[in-house]
Order: sequence, then structure tokens, then C-alpha cells
Amino acid sequence: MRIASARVVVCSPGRNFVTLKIETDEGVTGVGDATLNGREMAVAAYLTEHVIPALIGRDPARIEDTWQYLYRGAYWRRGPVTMSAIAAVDTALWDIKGKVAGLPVYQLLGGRSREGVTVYGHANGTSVPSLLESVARFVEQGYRAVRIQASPPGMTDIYGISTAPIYEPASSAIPSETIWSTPAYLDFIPSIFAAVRAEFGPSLRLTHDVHHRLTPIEAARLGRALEPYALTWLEDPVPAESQEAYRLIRQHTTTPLAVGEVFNSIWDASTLISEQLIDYIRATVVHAGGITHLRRVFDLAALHHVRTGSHGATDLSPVCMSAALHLDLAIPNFGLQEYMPHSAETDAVFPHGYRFEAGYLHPSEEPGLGVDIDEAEAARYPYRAASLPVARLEDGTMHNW
Ligand code: KDG
Ligand code: MG
Repeated sequence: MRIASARVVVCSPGRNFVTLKIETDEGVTGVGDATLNGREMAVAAYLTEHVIPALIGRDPARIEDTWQYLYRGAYWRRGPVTMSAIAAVDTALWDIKGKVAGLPVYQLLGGRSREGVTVYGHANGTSVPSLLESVARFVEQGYRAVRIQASPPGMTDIYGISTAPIYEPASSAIPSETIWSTPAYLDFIPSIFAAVRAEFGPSLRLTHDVHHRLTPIEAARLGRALEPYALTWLEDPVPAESQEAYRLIRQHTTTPLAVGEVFNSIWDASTLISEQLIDYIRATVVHAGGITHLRRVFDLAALHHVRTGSHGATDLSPVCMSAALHLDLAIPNFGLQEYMPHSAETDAVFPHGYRFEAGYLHPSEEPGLGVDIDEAEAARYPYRAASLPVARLEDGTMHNW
């Protein structure tokens, strides 16, 4: 069997997605997600101009060799654009391998290690009462874990807060600007955990996403203030370009830490994992080199008591979510999976077989990944340039979004 053709489909059913579809000379097809929020066309061009021509005629069964060919062979290693492109190829080849074998991909990864994939939903509010209502809706639906975000008094439009039914931060072509106040945030956040614990008790698993806004010592202070509320994790307290920064946070708090949604290689996390500076690694299939490379990251994590908590926001397509679920089901050190349901338009473009039940997601039992792209449906939603926002401090200084 040989790869006969491959094409990139860019569509925007409510938000932008980049998808790679590979076809073999025997008519078997595979799909891979290549979406990089706000930088979609860079990955599309990387695939079309530099990767697809080299795929034609290759044996689709040689997943590891193809991965190494695209990684080592490019000379310019790593980075989100390169690794998302490699991820799309790798994911599509796993899909093809599963279809050829007649098995769901999780069976090829060693089989089921658990009955279902525990997921967390996004509860948010513009005030504590509206946050409590939002948490209650997730509990009613059977969620066992919830991420909680609320806007501190006087701060609007900050990360994670939305009054729309589906949170979608990428909007205008030129980034919108938001204002951030660290003192207001640090003063407010412990109170939302106190309120949620008082209302919902100790067993609901809770997380919170700082979205890279603090310095290490500020993060240490927040982690310590949140210890009474027993978080499952505090996410991205500081930017992780400096993995060493986490040593300082770790010295001061027992609040578990989760990092890695912007990581694209094992090298981004090697110090964090091997020194046990974090508790959860949040890298995911589309941005971290596909199933092949993410499995390598997760295996390293398993050696060091670090569990997984893969990113699963709506800018990761149902193709990525399908792949993530097969991996989540098979690995020994699964922790928690993020889950934001997609819009009805997105679900129609990407027919998939995974399903939510009683707080768990279950991957499809179909051969391969159990997801596809309906290209006629995708063509109804052309690409629209959309960027993530930026953040400034109150005096106008650029900050981390
Ligand atoms: O594209 C960026 C989003 O995926 C990110 O802002 C979402 O932080 C996020 C999360 O934890 O889901
Ligand atoms: Mg996050």
C-alpha cells in the first residue's frame, strides 16, 4: 500500500480548522488535525508546500519512520508550526493503520486501561453567583470535574470568561486588547474556590487556568492561598519558556500544577517532568507531534509520577479530540481530559463516534480514529482570519494573554 494523495482542508464552521486528509492507492483514507489557533494558514502552507510532496508514494504503515523523516529530515526542528504539521501526518497514518487492521486505534496502543476518559468542563461567570449557576449545570449533566473561572470586580473580557454559550476567544483579524490587573486577580480568586467548595462539597474535582499571567513568586502565593480548596490542578501559572521557574513555585506550595498546552516537543517538558516540578502534562496530539510523539512525552511522565491532562479546547478539532481519547484510554498515567463540546456546525463538518456519558468520554469503537471530515459540508464555511486577543496591564504595558 502506498500514499496516493494528500490534501489540506481549511474551513470555518464557527471557527477555523485545518485538516489533513491522506488517501492510499487502495482507497483507505486517514485524517489529522493541523489547527494552530490564529496561525492556521502557516501550517496549511507548511503541509502543502513542504510535506505533502514528500509523502506521495510512501508506505503509510511506516508511522515511526515517517515521523523521524519529517522531524530529523527538516533540519529546522520543533516549533508549533512544524510540529502541528507533523502531528497531522502522524494522526492520519494512525487512522489508516487502524482501518487496515480493523481495530480502533486504542487497541493498537496497548488496549483499554480504563472504562472511560474522565473529562472536565468549563464553568465560568461574570460574578460568583453566575459562576455557581454554571457549575451546577455541569454537575447536573454528570461532570465529575470542572474548571472554574470568574472575572474579578472591574475586569471584563478576561481570559476564560464568556456570556456566549460557546467560549471562543479568537475573533477579529487584528487582535482585540484586554486589560489585566494582577493585584485584583490575586485578591479575588480564593473567594471563588471558597464559594464553590461551600456549595458543592469536597468531591467535585476543581481546576483553574491562570493562563500564564503571574510571576513565579505570585504563583507561589496563589498556590498557597488555594491549598484549603484541594484543587486537582492550577494551570499555567507562569509562562513555561523557563522550566526552571517552576522550582520556585514548587518550593512554596502543595497545590498541584498543570502545564503544557502550548508545548510541542518532549524537550519543552523534560526538566518539568524529570524533576517532578509539575503534576499534570497538558500537551496534546495536534500541537505536540501527533500520537507517536505525545505517547513518548506521556511515557516519560509516567516514570516521574506525572499524569496527563490533555488540552481539549474548541480550537482543537474533533479529529484531535478523537485521537486524544484513544491515547487517554490506553496509557497507564492518564489524569484528566479537557472537554469543550463543539458547535453543531463543527460536529456536522467532522462526523465522529465519540460520546459523553456520566462524566466520561468514550472513543469510537470503529476501526481507526472514528472521525472524518465531510468536505462538501466544510466547503460551506470558508476561512476567516481570526486572532487570539492580547493583554495589557492597566498602565498599557504588554502582558501575557
Ligand atoms: O488557542 C488557545 C486556547 O486553546 C486556550 O486559550 C485555551 O487555555 C486554554 C484551555 O485551557 O483550554
Ligand atoms: Mg489553558
